[in-house]
Amino acid sequence: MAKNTISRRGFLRLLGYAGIALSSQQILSACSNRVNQPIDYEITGEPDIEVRLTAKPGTQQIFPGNSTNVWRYTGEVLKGPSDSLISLPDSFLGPVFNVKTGAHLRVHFENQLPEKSIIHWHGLHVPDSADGHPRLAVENGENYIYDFRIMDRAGTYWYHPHPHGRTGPQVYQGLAGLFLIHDDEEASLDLPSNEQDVPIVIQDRYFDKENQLVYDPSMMGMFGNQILVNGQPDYEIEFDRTAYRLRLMNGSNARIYKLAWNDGSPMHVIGTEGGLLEKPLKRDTITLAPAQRIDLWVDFGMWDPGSTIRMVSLSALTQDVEEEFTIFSARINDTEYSAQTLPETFPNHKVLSPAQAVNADDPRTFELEMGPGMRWMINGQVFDMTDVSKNEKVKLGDVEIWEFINQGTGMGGMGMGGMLQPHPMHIHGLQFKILERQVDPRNQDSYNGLKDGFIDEGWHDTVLVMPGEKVSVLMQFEDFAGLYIYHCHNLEHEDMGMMRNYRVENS
Ligand SMILES: [Cu+2]
Repeated sequence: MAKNTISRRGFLRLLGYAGIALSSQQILSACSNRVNQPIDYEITGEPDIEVRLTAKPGTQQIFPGNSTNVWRYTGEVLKGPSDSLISLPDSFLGPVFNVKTGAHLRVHFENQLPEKSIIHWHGLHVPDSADGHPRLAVENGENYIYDFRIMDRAGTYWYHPHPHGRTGPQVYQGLAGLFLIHDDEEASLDLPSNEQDVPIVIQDRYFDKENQLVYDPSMMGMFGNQILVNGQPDYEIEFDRTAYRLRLMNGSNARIYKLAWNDGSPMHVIGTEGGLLEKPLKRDTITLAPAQRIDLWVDFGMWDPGSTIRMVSLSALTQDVEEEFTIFSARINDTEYSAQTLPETFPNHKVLSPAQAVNADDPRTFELEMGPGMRWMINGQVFDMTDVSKNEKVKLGDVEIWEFINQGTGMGGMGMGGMLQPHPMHIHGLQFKILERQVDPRNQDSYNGLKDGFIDEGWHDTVLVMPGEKVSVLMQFEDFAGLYIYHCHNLEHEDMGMMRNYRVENS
């Protein structure tokens, strides 16, 4: 039963639009020129790809013995290439979307959960009607139709629920999936693909003796004692002695990882949340906060045939992790070495400079604090479904600098004596550049433990703001006016209200 007034109204508006439908070839070529020549984002005609995504309770055999009760997305391709959705084997995670830039996608989301839900396409630049704002959440038995064009570059994006107050428990129960976008430029680079393109979704969970998920968060968020990769414990993968692309995603509710190879081998980072970097970066550790993604290029030929290496998370003062733990094990097959070359540079779609910002001299500031009532707040305010304060209205087309301040200095906060915690800040509907980090000398310890692993280059939709830090980001509000949100992606902080609307207004 299709029932959603907002999506229906949006759909009618789109049907009424008198634009000329582009052929998919025209769309693809227009997209690659996005910088200089914005594409017409209006959706006309029938979709290239149409899928049904249902959220419902189910079970999954995660450990020997009892199966685990989970909530999961199941998918079905109604129109378009059958590999538009790919299931991860033996996993409660949702199907992996596999789409190309320029495609017109329609998703029928059916909510068969015993509560409200809505899907957010994390990292995607979509109209606000397709962004999964909590106001759009639908009840059990209802559905929501998303209709949008894929405008983003190739990269590792994802999707998850976004109903207000219940995002943490819904994601924790299993509702999340990867959303991979491909484009012609990426295809021309000869990067590892198909079997050599490996998703690694990292999550921590807490299970009871009956193998059931326990959700019992603190003010710091929900932390588990069991690492799952792609929904499985003690994850092991076999690699041939050649190059692979590993798409690492932190799908945890609250945990920050300090990733490294257990033998100290360097890691080659090729991409972030918004796609490929300008050039690969070499790092000993990678700090991966909730919702962040990192693409690695790994030459498994550098290890001996038959050996096993482990990706670990090293100890860090943050979140009181004292010992390193294993994320997954990689077994190196006894195969002939097939050398591959890591490209020296990647195409860079767009340049955004702080000089373009309309508020370069006076950035918007957002104080991240524990406020009255022991709630996490932004500028002394918690989430309200429709409220947009003066500081939260921006103009379509503008370039702006936003500054997230996690120093306990805001009016709504409890001062330096109050609690400071890391906050991975996420802005919906766009990708931003990270401009600058400034840390208060009094809070340098936890920052120092993670700073070497920050990947601040490239495009991001989530930035970790450590205790004592002030982080400024640069973005442009392109194409779509409407109501979007920004929030802490520690999902328990978000559910507590550490989320606000921002409105893009027609200028
Ligand atoms: Cu937070």
